[in-house]
Amino acid sequence: MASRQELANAIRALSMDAVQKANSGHPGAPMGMAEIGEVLWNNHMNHNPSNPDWANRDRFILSNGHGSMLIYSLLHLTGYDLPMSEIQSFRQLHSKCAGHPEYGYAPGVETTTGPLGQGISNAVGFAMAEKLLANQFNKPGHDIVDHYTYVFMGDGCLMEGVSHETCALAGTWGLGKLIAFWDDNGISIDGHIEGWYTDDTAGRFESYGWHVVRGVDGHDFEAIDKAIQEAKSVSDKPTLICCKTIIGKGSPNKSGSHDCHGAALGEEEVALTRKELGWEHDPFVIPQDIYDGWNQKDKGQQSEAAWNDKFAAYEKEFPELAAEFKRRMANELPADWQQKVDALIKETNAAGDKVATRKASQNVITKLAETLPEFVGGSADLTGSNLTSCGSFEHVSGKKPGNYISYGVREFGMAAIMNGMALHGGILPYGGTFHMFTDYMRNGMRMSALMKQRVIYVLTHDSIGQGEDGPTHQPIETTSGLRFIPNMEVWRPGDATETAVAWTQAVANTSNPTSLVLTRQGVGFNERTDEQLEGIKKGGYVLCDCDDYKVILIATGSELDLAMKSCEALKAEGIASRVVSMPCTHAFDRQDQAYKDSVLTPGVKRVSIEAGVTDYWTKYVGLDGASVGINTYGESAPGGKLFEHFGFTVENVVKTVKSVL
Ligand SMILES: Cc1ncc(C[n+]2csc(CCOP(=O)(O)OP(=O)(O)O)c2C)c(N)n1
Ligand SMILES: [Mg+2]
Repeated sequence: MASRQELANAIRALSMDAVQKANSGHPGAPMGMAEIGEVLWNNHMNHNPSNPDWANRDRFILSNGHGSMLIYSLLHLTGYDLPMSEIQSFRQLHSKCAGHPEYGYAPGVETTTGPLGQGISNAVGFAMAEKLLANQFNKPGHDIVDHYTYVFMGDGCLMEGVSHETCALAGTWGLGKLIAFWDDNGISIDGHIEGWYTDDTAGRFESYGWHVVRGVDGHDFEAIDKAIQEAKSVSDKPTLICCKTIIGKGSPNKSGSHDCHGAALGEEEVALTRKELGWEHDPFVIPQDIYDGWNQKDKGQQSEAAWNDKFAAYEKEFPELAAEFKRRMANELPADWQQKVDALIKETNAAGDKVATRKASQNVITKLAETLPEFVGGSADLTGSNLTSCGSFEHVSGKKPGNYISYGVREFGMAAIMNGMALHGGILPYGGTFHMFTDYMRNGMRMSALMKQRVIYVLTHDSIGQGEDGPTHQPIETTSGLRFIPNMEVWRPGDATETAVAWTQAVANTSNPTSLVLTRQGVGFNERTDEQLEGIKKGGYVLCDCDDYKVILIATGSELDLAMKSCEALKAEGIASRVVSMPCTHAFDRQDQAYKDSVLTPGVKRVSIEAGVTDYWTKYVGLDGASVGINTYGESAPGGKLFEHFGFTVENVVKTVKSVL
């Protein structure tokens, strides 16, 4: 039987050999965390390599994603469908073993990591999801939602600001099933960290309300095991286990130095490391006794089977809840979803409310919350401004669970947490902030898009219409900036009905995040025909038409009203125009050419109107069209005055139209 040390050394060998073969990658972290990996995965992780989707598995997140060979080694060795051929093609095109762990590539990778600080923050989201679902579904004697979330992270994750945002909130929530391991190796890319990282990390986490296990020797199997047991015994606080480790342990000349952080060790050093470890096997050769020591397939099957029995008993007593749990974990919408949506849109179209689109959004949230128990709403401390809550929500407070989250002033943390919740499954997260602060959370939004997660961003106060707070609070380039993120659906609805369609499209789109860009100020209302209601879903459609139009006005959001008024004014001057509303350019772009041509008639001059930068619109108006927009920062003044000041007036639109005809 292989010894534990040999099991851990298998991680070292696979990691250094794969990085050597690719001549690219990060051997230091996997070699430094090999013992911690062995203890956690062999003694504690409750998972089933044959079914990576088992709903109640423990989640494992490698927040220091550069150490990707660590997770690939663990998945391969414990029996996931990740054959050696994939490890041999580490970092090559089409390999499941991508440079950093990518969600959807290798089975068992729960989230994409690499942008430091976000993995731990996703993990907080996973643990929050577990807590909220347990609150919704568990019954006395039936703990069907009951799993841990384990995270490995390095110094880099801890330096990143987002880890401060999310770990603080994790402490406040008392996430007892979140257990994080700090790879305390004193090294980051620039070298020994004492010149730039001197935080009292243990003290910091204690101040957040975490349980901290200090000073664990990260190469001592017994000590690591004891620390994990201690962590599990604390059920009302997350735990940080501080593991002193040596980066690249096993490499005689490069361990303990940043030299092994992110480069192959080199053939010679690899050979010396083999000697040092007493690892006599060729690259990518793992002896059977070592595979046997790692194999978790039988244990995993048994664990899942035991849970299946538990679930069957639950199902017998609570058939409706059990069905609901299955539906939600499968990301399916309720059976009456379409019927509810159709009714909601019809009602909104009939009601004709002239309200700010943020208010229209709240009206939709209020309705959808009745239909979608998976909704977990929230805001980064702007609930009353974003209008993201409604009467039926139970607000989370401290350790008390619910389904509405005050994230505090932590936009980036909110995005990363929502990604974790969406990835966990069973929850549909949405969160609000001022549109301007999109930039604070932008990489989290990009990660939602990269991982194709249904996360809904409610971005209010969307332009100079924001008004008196001035240019720091007035997004100019932000909406178009979001449009450039692949997979990110961006909706800027123009009135209550478009807002209802935008929201319902966002919910129905289970494989994309959506940004809802909404006004602070009141907007008008346009009643629509059934055909126009369908048109909204297509992202762009004809709202107002006439014979023989000479120009097409394309508008979004609050500028739809201006387009309609300008159309009237142009008519008075004998210029026939068509108004196209374009709440979602992405949806419009997906339509077939015939539809697009039926809306944006080829050969007819076009003018776009949007209170944002104009470059994006060139693609629709062409070089012979024009755009009414704003390419400077805003100013402090009432919103209405600013629209006038920056040329969002009927006169200016008419003038612009004349300039292209
Ligand atoms: C947000 C972000 N910034 C920068 C990087 C580039 N980077 C990758 S690893 C690393 C150093 C991380 O240090 P540590 O977490 O201590 O890793 P170790 O060297 O100990 O493995 C940096 C700066 C990154 N991946 N993500
Ligand atoms: Mg480090």
